[in-house]
Amino acid sequence: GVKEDMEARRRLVTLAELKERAAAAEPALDAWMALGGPLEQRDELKVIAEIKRRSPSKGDLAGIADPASLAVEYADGGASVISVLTEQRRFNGSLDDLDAVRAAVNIPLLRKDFMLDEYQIWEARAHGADLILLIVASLSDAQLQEFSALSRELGMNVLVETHTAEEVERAVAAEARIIGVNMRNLKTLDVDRSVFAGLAGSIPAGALIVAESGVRSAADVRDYAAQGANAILVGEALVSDATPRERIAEFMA
Ligand code: IGP
Repeated sequence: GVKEDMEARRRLVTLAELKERAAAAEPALDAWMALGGPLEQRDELKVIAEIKRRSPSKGDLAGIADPASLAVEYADGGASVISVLTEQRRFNGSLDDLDAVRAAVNIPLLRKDFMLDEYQIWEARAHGADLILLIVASLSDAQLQEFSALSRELGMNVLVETHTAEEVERAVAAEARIIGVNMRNLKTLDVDRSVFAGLAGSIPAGALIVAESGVRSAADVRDYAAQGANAILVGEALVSDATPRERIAEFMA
């Protein structure tokens, strides 16, 4: 799985080489501010638009021939951050996709993957990511702390993903500033939109709250905003839309 794929890359590019590439990369953009920043400064709901070729629940999504042009559409449509799925086996993504998107747009990028090792954090920065995903369910508290600290040292922000009350507690204890509530249960792949309201209330007001997965309509977006979301993360509904630019504008209206 993810670990084996990473080990294969590590045999081609050593950590020392990655560190050199990270040092040579443009400094990370500020995803925290792009998503609204401190409480006093927040205004309208922000959109994190995702580039996802395939999903384990739906299979291949509308063929993304060119992630770079899709990214330009997203940015023109008003997305604040672009998420690029880099996981290979289940999502058919790659670091090449991240590179292509990095070369095409100037807004913060999220490297969306299952981060299990500090090597992947260096890799994210070396390939121009500004924000990384850490999934509470798949990490120990020590890993959460360690990976968050390393990301901050590299100038990146962290989106800490939760799905249960216990995971929100762990995210808050780790002092996460950007907390995602994933409506999709990663084990069953079922989407339950009612998960959001139950968890949003236990996230401190200072943190930014991102509603993730299963956003299909402007009505979904309004519900999440009314329940305290500062941003939404949308993949499938945008990737499979003929006019993603208009769709983002509709979500933000
Ligand atoms: C996007 P959707 O339903 O709009 O395509 O979902 C995003 O939330 C989803 O891709 C996601 C994900 C993840 C993928 C959320 N957390 C963790 C891989 C790993």
